Amino acid sequence: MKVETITIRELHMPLKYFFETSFGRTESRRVLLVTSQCDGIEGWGECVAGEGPFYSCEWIETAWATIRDFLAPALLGAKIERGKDAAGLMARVRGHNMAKAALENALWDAEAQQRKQPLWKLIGGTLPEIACGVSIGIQNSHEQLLEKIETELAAGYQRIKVKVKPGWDVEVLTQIRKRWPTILLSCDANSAYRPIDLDHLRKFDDFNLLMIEQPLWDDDIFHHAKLQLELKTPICLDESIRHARDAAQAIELGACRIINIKVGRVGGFSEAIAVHDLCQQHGIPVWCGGMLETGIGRAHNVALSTLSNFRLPGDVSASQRYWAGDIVEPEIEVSPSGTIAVSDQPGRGYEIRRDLVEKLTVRAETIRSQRSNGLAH
Ligand code: OSB
Ligand code: MG
Repeated sequence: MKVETITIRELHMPLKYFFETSFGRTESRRVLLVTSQCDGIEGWGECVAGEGPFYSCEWIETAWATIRDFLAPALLGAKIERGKDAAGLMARVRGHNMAKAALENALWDAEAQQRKQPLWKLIGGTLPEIACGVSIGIQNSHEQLLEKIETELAAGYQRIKVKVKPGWDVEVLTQIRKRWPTILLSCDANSAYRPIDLDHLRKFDDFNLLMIEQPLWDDDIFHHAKLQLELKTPICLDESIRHARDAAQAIELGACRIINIKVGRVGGFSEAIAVHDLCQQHGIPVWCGGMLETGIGRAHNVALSTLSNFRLPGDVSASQRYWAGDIVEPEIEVSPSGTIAVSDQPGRGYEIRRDLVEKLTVRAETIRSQRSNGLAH
């Protein structure tokens, strides 16, 4: 394949309901989509960077500028045999994993279409259906949270994860366990605690949690290793794992017993597969995280979740939990037993609703050839 043009687009999409984590509340998404054109085939990727640099240092404006000025020019005109070749071509740029992932994944999407193969098979997936959980944000009241959990359990989701932070944690977990003593339950702190909170964090051990996700700093492995020694509850790392080397370090130091893989956070499918394989070799189960994606990112998450070590329910849930109307067709749907069946269609398996994409687009830019930025071949 020869990448002829790359288009970046920003869509504004209000969430049906706000989503709140320990770092803040999101009411509406600014979605960055990437389209690659090669040999008459259009590959689509979604950049999962947020509206501000709060989950990680990336946000939509850094991703937009980095794709436009450095990453897209590194790919344009290059001969690319496979989607995974994109990673090497972009390696000169340090970091910016979410920006890189959007491009690399668009090329995997294109490659799958070109080979007339489902994307999930192309990446080496084997599971015909994936297990789904939900991530439920911080609410205005405990009643509201319990109501939401009730709805999601009735919909069939196999695991409930609640966001926690100081002041919204032990009491919340107590109430949930009182009502549902045996459901698969986990929590995600998005780095809201510090080692000095150890005595408080020990209380989490009373709730038979599947895991506690990312309790400490977003860039930390060492202190998580010390914390894991003190807790019965397995620690799961999300933010701290930027690539397979981080995963290797975390596993060897005992900083976690579970890893959440987000394809955007690690820079694309090739690194996500590397993290997956490493965890599999070390007996560490993984699951697929979410970043409030539209159907494009969601479709890629479905594909990723078919790799064999995705042994725990992921945060890959139905489009309709987030969007009044998703930009793919069919929308991502979850069965009453909390699973998503993969499609045998070539490519991502979900069509783009172009008319809706156009309608929601607030800016677009097409990058056609090398810009003078020192990245010319
Ligand atoms: O930490 O998993 C997280 C959303 C935004 C930023 C970080 C996280 C999340 C979620 C949402 O938990 C998961 C989803 O997309 O359903
Ligand atoms: Mg998380």
